[in-house]
Amino acid sequence: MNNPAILSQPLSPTQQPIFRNPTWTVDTVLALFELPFADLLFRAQQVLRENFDPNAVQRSTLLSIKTGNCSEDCGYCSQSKRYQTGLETQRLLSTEEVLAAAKAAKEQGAGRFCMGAAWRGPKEKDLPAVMEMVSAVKALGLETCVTLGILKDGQAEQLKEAGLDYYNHNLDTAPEFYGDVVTTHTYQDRLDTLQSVREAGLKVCSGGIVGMGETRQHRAGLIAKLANLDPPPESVPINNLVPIPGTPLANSNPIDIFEFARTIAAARITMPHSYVRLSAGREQMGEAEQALCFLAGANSIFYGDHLLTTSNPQTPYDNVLFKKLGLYGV
Ligand code: SAM
Ligand code: DTB
Ligand code: SF4
Repeated sequence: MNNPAILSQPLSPTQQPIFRNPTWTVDTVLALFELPFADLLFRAQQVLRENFDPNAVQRSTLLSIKTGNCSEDCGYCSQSKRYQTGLETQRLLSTEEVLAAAKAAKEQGAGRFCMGAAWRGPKEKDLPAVMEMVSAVKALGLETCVTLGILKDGQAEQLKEAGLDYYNHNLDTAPEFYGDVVTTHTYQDRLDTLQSVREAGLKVCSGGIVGMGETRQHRAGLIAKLANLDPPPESVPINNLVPIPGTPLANSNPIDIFEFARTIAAARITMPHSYVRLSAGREQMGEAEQALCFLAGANSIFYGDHLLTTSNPQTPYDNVLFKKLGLYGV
């Protein structure tokens, strides 16, 4: 679909009023997706360069602090108790275990440490232990992020008190496709948690997954929803589905790399001040495919051998790739 309002813009996007504080509609985001590939990537590079050092890449290391046995039915997830994925479950780690992993991440150069729990949301009794982890990791001089699921009133404030910087909670896909992927909670539940995170003064990390059988319109719908959050998330992880045997999405058709790069470029152009993270699925990509994603405006990665339950490129390989591309980690 061609949208003349966007396509007729001269090639200096952030100087144009429409790109300043635009309200993105699904159609205007779709118009970006439908640009010729080089035009789209050129615009994305321009927006990146107008707002960031284009060769600096933010690095976050992930740790699963509570693994598996989750009540929810997210169709992509290895950690739902509803699917036979062969995952070894793990109760909440101790602060000492978390601190050891955070110290190692810091030594490798990570700037942020993200702790993920396979919960629908944290129970009141779980929160003190997580708060202790956050304070301890923060004291190492790392930025802190947690992803714990849906938050109840007051929980975001408690996490903020403990020194938390970011809360990750993904919208994951367009509102109209969400029910095809998850039935145990709603899109509105996710929006409500994002709102309570903002109101508590935390920074927001929110993105999604592509390659779940969604259409381009759904991908544009996800990007429009994220870009219209007010303000948009500071961090936007774009995950490429890692197919997990035993889950309903195990046999999803892999997404074309150009369509994946287009999704990254659309995120970059619509959220000019956000870090856009090339997230899960990097291990399944070659170096050239990752380089394409950086050209499309990604300026953040998950760094370290593990995501939550699946693997990520080994640190030495990432260091070599950064060297080849002249990128440096921050
Ligand atoms: N339970 C919390 C929640 O659902 O928000 C936090 C953990 S959950 C695993 C965090 C995010 O990881 C999901 O929202 C999804 O975007 C991503 N994710 C999970 N499994 C994935 C997979 N197989 N491939 C790509 N991304 C995945
Ligand atoms: C995000 O958007 N991706 C990360 C993090 N936030 C929590 C998780 C990716 C998980 C990939 C599949 C796994 O390792 O279980
Ligand atoms: Fe549970 Fe989160 Fe996995 Fe959904 S994505 S099953 S809520 S761990």
